[in-house]
Amino acid sequence: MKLTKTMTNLQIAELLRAVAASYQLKDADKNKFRIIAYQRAADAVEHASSELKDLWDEGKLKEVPGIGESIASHLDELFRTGNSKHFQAVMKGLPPAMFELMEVPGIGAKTAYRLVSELKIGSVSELERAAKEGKISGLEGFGEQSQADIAKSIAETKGRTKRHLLPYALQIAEDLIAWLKNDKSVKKVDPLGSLRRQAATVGDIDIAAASDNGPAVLEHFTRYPKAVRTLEKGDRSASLVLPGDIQVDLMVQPPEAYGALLQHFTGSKHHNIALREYAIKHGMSLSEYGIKRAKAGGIKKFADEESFYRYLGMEWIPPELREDSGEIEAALENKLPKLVEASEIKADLQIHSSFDIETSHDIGESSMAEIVETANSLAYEYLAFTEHNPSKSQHSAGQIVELLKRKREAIDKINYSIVKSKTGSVKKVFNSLEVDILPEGGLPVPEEGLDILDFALVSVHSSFRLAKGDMTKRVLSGLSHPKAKIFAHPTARKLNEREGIELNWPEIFEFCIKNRKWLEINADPMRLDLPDNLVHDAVKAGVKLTLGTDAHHKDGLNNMPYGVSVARRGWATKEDIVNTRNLDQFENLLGRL
Ligand code: DGT
Ligand code: CA
Ligand code: CA
Ligand code: ZN
Repeated sequence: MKLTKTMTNLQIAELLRAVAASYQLKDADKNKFRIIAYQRAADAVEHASSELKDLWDEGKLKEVPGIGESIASHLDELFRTGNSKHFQAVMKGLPPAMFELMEVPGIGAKTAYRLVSELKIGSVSELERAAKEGKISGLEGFGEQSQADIAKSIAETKGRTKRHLLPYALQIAEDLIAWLKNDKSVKKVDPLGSLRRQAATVGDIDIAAASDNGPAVLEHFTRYPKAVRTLEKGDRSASLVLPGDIQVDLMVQPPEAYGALLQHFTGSKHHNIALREYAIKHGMSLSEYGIKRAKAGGIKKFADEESFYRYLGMEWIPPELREDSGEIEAALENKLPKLVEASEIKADLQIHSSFDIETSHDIGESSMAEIVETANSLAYEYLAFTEHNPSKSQHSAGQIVELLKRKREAIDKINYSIVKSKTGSVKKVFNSLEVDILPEGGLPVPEEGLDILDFALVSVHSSFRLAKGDMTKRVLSGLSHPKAKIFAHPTARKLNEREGIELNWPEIFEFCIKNRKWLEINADPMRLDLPDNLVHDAVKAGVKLTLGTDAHHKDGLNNMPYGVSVARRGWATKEDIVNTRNLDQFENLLGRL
């Protein structure tokens, strides 16, 4: 792995994962905490909404949650000198190819090391060939199944180009928009494309500017200090490349024609195609400059989008809905939904605190009290603490119940102090838990433990590759428990990393409606799960949804707006989202458990 001063967040995350893997191979027992620290730092870097190098420039490296003192000092050396003696020393002696193989989902450090050292595999494409030729199944401890899994993972990874997570693209766009506003000839600036539509991932960044002096704006744009190079520059548009190979397109038009520009380049492509077909049928043609009538000459300009859509005989369509999934028909009939808004969210229903119940998966970094404070700053009325269940392999049933009793006491204390102090907006915290659904559909918490909970989230964290029928049975079995109220991050996808599991969605929806279970929209930018298209299906079917950030740090609660965007893209209104209800209404719904 080549270390440089200008490594992007993705490259640094890869580097930190390589260091963690090296520790794992060299002496896993001794380095247990280091391994966790490096993996956590890698996730934090990948999630960060600013370039690490910029944060380092501003002296803010240590403020990134998940990056501790020692990793920060090594990163400091990296940004200063372009190298890190420590990282190099840890990775020394290990074949670099193994780090490339580890990018294939499901291949961990040990597997990668064995594939490289025993089969002399030097790259992912060589691994693919070895799987095809049946060479992997012969390796000790591997079989036909693991060989097939590897081949499938590679095939999935290949068709995928890395797209940027929404907050990352948003941060870059915001910086650029601020830069554009420095130019006095710029009257208005807005994001366009997938960014304005709030899609889960963004390919390139598109921006619109209104100005009477296009060439001056484009000239200013190409002088953006962070630009690596200018791809092209014309009279009305220009494109830049930013660090990390990110492309930004800027389109400029005079203010009186700005509405058509916004509409045209917001897309999506499918929305525009459908809109164009509708226009043609009604004797009009659309472009980024305005609308032409077949019979009359000249082009009608629009200063804003509202007047553009109105001219076509329909309501203005919120950008999140512009995917050609029925929005044009609805807009023509004035039947667009009133989409849920961030200000309507009254609770966060998935939060992991640092309260230690010796969980099966990662625990949070902030205390319950710190989290309540953040929830107060967000004006929430209630929230749920949903740590992972205590690990089943490490505890007896009795010990699990003991741990859950301790947590119950902690929650009771917090509720007592909330009631007594009457200061913040939070009136109650719920004693919940994120419970694994085991591969056979069982829950790893004894009845007596589940009894203590107000309600549980259930979710899939292992055996992602079950066939659709088996997976559906597994999930419905886990969700059947009376305490299981929410099916969390239902597809278990991780953007850019892992495809979702296969489920029979109509069956899941039907079960949820019949048994009053809710599906989560997980607002973690790496998940955004349920995905927007399935949210739309769920909403159409009448399933109720919950929003949760899956925060593992108090700052994670601030990710809620990304979940709201998914809900909006899925046509959800306030009614469809359970945690828009106030505390009384929510407790009522829970009471019918
Ligand atoms: P992305 O960048 O892959 O996340 O997706 P978008 O939707 O931002 O797509 P992009 O950047 O290719 O184009 C922005 C929007 O502009 C797209 O949604 C549709 C619209 N559009 C209209 N005419 C054209 C055209 O001639 N070329 C492209 N590329 N886009 C066009
Ligand atoms: Ca784009
Ligand atoms: Ca573009
Ligand atoms: Zn989870």
